Amino acid sequence: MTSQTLPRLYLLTDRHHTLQRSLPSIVTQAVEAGVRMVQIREKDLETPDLIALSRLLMPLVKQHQGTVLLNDRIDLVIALGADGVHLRSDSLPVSVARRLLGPERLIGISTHSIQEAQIAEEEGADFIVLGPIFDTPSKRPYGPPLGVQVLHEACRTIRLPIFAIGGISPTRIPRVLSSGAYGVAVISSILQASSIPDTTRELLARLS
Ligand code: TZP
Repeated sequence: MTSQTLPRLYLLTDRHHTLQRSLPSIVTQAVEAGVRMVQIREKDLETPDLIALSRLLMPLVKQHQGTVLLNDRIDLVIALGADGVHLRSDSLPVSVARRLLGPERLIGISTHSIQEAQIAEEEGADFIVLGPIFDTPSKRPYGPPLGVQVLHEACRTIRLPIFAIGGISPTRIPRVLSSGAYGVAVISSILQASSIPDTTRELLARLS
């Protein structure tokens, strides 16, 4: 998959924020409604449990020809045959990830400033997630959100696809798209939706 054919909606998992619903059930509903890119992001799971969960979730996405990235764990991307890795700021550098994963696997990276996004581009990431753009509870301890102006500036100076993250709801999509974002990355919009299929379809409709 080249970065030109990346889906525009990127779902990140967090089993602590599902309103007590199981991740397999949520991911099933999301992919049936059209999600085609999922990051397994269960940062507090021990390796055996992460492997077990990934083995449950990956086929659900692959059944719909979707793309699965694993958060940070390059070793498990290789071991489990995932489509790529999603790096965090404390992960191995992009250049090392590329050497380990080769040219075909996807490398996405979380960035929190224009400068970090520029470095990620120079080092050879396939796409960038930038945020938090809007207020979102889990990121409040790290300071105020970046806002759409920073997103706009990043999209003006960086050629890679940029996914806006942080407080993304369907109604905010027009604003992030008009700032130049390629797409959006979401957690609670889908994981906490009262109707996962309806919200997924609304997000996708506003992204098309
Ligand atoms: N990185 C920046 S904001 C954020 C992450 C992982 C959280 C996004 O969660 P939500 O629920 O979509 O606002």
